[in-house]
Amino acid sequence: MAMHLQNHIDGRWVDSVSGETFDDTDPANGELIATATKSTTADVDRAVEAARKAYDGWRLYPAPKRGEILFRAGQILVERKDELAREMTREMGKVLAETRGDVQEGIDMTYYMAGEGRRQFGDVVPSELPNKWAMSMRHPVGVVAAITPWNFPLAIPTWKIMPALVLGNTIVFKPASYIPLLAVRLVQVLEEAGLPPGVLNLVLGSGAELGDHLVTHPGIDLISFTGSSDTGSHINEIAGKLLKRVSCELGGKNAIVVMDDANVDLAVEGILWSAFGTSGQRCTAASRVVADRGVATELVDKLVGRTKKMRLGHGLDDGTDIGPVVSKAQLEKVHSYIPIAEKEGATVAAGGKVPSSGALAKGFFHEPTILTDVKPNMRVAQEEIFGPVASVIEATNVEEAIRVVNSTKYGLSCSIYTQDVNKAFQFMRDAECGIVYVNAGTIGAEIQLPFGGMKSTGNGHREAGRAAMDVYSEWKSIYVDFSGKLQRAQMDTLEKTGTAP
Ligand code: UN1
Repeated sequence: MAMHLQNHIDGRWVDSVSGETFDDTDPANGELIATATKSTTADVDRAVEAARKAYDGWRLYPAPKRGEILFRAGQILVERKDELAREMTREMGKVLAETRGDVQEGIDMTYYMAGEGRRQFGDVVPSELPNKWAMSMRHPVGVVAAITPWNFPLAIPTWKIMPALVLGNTIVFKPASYIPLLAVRLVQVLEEAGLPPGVLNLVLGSGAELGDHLVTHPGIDLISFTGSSDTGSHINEIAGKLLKRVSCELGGKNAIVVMDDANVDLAVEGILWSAFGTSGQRCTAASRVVADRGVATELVDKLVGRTKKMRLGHGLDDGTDIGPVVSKAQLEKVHSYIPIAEKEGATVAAGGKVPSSGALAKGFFHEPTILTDVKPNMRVAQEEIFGPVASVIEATNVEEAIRVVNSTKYGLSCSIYTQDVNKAFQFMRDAECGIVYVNAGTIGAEIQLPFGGMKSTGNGHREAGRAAMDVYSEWKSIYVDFSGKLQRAQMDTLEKTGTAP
């Protein structure tokens, strides 16, 4: 029997005030996994109210103790890794090895941020005046709206929730409506780890219906969003007007450059993994390959050969290389790019089809696709497709390759395959991307470094690593004058204070 999933508000599992539900289904075969409560703006109000009420208590709870709760949550995630990965594969389609990786990334982030319970360093610096103390410390932002996507159902929520919690913020968590089960699982883990009621509230439902209300709610101080650049821009607009803090992690049009001195077989492995892992539904996915002319024919031949051998199937089946995309709408969007590409002069060198018979026809499958004869300004080379489609563009040297890499509005991840250290360093310096790889694909960022991108990939913030701490806290500079008299910074001389040497 299908499960029923509820909101979590003020420590209680509750249905939406509307009493309505939506279906949570397996994108590989349409099977019903669960029904989920369909929230309304009134449920958002209740969640925000609970988070506000819990804020002072949580803010004043010692940070090392907050860290201990996260540490326990990390341990529970370790124990449940397999179970969570299997549920995730059913819920959003990516293959088991990848959903295990997703849970692992969540564990890594949880442990990393648990450690911040005893760090959260500020500065203690000398004052320019005698008998005066100067230091800075972090202060929580308040109530955070964590709005998360479906492609990393566990990892991405932990990037937002764990730093927010350890810094003393409370949260309203609104996950994408395709993955209510994994969101419930994460909240259960934190609840079992000892998180007090109201600190983390979960609202299930549609972003289109709840998003604006949540973002503009006077009780929300910070919006942390991962998703499309269009939605990110809209959130910035409506929240910026209210001077709310906004951190956005948005689209990508990531490229892998292969120079003629590269180890081509290694590059092929990196391209297949980065272009087709998670069925291309990563913001870090490689959707462009920039091939040096000297190596283009060999590279394309090898890529096409390997792509044609990749097996579509249910992500829980052993032999599957690529699972379905998440939904019908997503499948239609991905597939719509094939005629767009052909019309602009590109060639479908591998894949390009939606399987229409057998078991695959029951799910949202798209063949892994390689497009050749692509020019840098074509739509398939500029727009984020978010599916298993990679476009090969040719370039004559490393300078041209870098220009192509930088020629989109996005700037998340990029990579170069070369044995030439000079070209590698030139690329590392000139690529306009937040994440750069050398001799590795564009996916697989580790949580201890900043994650995010330049240009329209974001709005200047970074998730993960130490950088995440800056999103979920405000800096507070504190001066303590223990001289017992008026001292005027920038004006009083040491002669006047009587402390000149
Ligand atoms: C995303 O697709 O939004 O670097 C995140 C990676 C993963 C995270 C991807 N660690 O591919």
